[in-house]
Amino acid sequence: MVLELYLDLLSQPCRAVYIFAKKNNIPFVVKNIEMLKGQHFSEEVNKVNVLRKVPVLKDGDYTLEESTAILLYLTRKYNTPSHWYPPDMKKRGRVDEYLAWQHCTIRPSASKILWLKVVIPLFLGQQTPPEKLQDAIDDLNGSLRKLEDKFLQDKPFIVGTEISLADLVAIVELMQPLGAGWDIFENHPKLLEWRRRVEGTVGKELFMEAHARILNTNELKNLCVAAPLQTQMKPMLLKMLK
Ligand SMILES: N[C@@H](CCC(=O)N[C@@H](CS)C(=O)NCC(=O)O)C(=O)O
Repeated sequence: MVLELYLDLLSQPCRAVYIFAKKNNIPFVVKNIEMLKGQHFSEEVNKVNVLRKVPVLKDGDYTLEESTAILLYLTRKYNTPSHWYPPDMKKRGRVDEYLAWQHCTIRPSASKILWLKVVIPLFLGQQTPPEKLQDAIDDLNGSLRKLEDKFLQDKPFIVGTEISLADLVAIVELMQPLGAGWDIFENHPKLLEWRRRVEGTVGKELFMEAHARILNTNELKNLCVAAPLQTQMKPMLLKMLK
């Protein structure tokens, strides 16, 4: 039975899983989930995503949630090239260190900016006050400095000379559809160079295919949210604005 991946490519962790599976020629089918239609809350999908999120992997009657766990499962099941998750204990430790760190630093700060800048206007039809946005930007900049100084340093990739899961997960997280005049990499030339290396190693075509929706500004301008989802999310979004 072919592996199924439940994905919405608007989502960063979904893009990491998609790029990894494709780059490594892993046979899979995509079960396309449209989060903005609330499909990740449907009864059918909830049979596999008990946590109500995407991505999800379904391998026969085995289901797995959480992108980090999915990526690691794929490296083991398909014995992918060792640079993705090096067997050397110290290098593997670096990948683990980054994956653990980013989930409570880069990911929440970058996602918060996305929510304030894009999701709130889309769901509530109102702009976020600039000071709220500035706090989130300051948080992200603090994390980006740590990414540069502690993790990347002057190496081509986080672990050294070869790409690993840490680089892939990091870059997709920083590719956010924040609209005109916004580029997370703008004041970080070292990170921009690194992003280009990651893109080049993954393959520009695959990288762009995975990011096609979030880079399509016309589509982004015309995104529609299903009314029940809008109602469901409203209280939480209003709370973010307080
Ligand atoms: N820690 C999870 C995060 C997954 C996640 O937050 N997915 C988001 C899309 S980026 C989602 O499904 N959001 C739907 C919701 O929260 O309603 C992972 O890495 O897989």
